[in-house]
Amino acid sequence: MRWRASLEATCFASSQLPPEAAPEIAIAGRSNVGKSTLINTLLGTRLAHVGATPGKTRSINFYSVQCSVPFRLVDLPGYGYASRSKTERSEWSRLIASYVERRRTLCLICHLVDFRHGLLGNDRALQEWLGDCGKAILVVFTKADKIARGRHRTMLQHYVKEGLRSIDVPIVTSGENRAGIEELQAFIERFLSDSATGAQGHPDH
Ligand SMILES: Nc1nc2c(ncn2[C@@H]2O[C@H](COP(=O)(O)OP(=O)(O)O)[C@@H](O)[C@H]2O)c(=O)[nH]1
Ligand SMILES: [Mg+2]
Repeated sequence: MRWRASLEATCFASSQLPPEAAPEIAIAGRSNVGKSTLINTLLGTRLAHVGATPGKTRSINFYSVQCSVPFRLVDLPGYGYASRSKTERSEWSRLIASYVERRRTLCLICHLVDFRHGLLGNDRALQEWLGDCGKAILVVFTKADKIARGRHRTMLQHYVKEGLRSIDVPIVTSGENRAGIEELQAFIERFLSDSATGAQGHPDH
């Protein structure tokens, strides 16, 4: 089933968050990792702003998605953009923290990681924090088109062996050639329908 989506809310402060309603799946990752591109590719739209300047998205954006189980896809601001000011960084973490720690309808966080680099220091810090909050994480690799197809399997195995938190085998995607996009859509629909019927999740890797 083709997904249909619209932008539901843009929030710069926790007071602006929409009331809890549909289940939410958030997209998190470093600035420039490809969050907006992945959202546009998943939704078949250009709703999310793809930036030439990293660290531009400072708001949390909620997209209302119609598919087999309606849900909200949530675009979180990126982290790890060094030239941002201290005040801005602390505002960023306050907003994200209050959303992630308190939101009861947040059921999954897709953690985007550049397939060329694997998990860097701040990616590991994010994983640890999300794990401590008891949130389910699915690692989604981006920019797979930058790596020769023949090396994908070995690289994926290498990253898994190095250690990462993901409720299932990470999905390797590209916004450039749509690799892994249908697989991710199918995973999300299955995850939502399993959650709705109270089925058990997969064990951690
Ligand atoms: N080759 C390639 N470039 C990508 C891909 N995804 C994003 N990009 C590029 O990476 C840059 C940052 O993308 P963006 O989606 O704005 O990242 P965000 O900051 O995480 O939202 C842009 O120049 C994109 O065109 C991808 O899958 N393949
Ligand atoms: Mg973005």
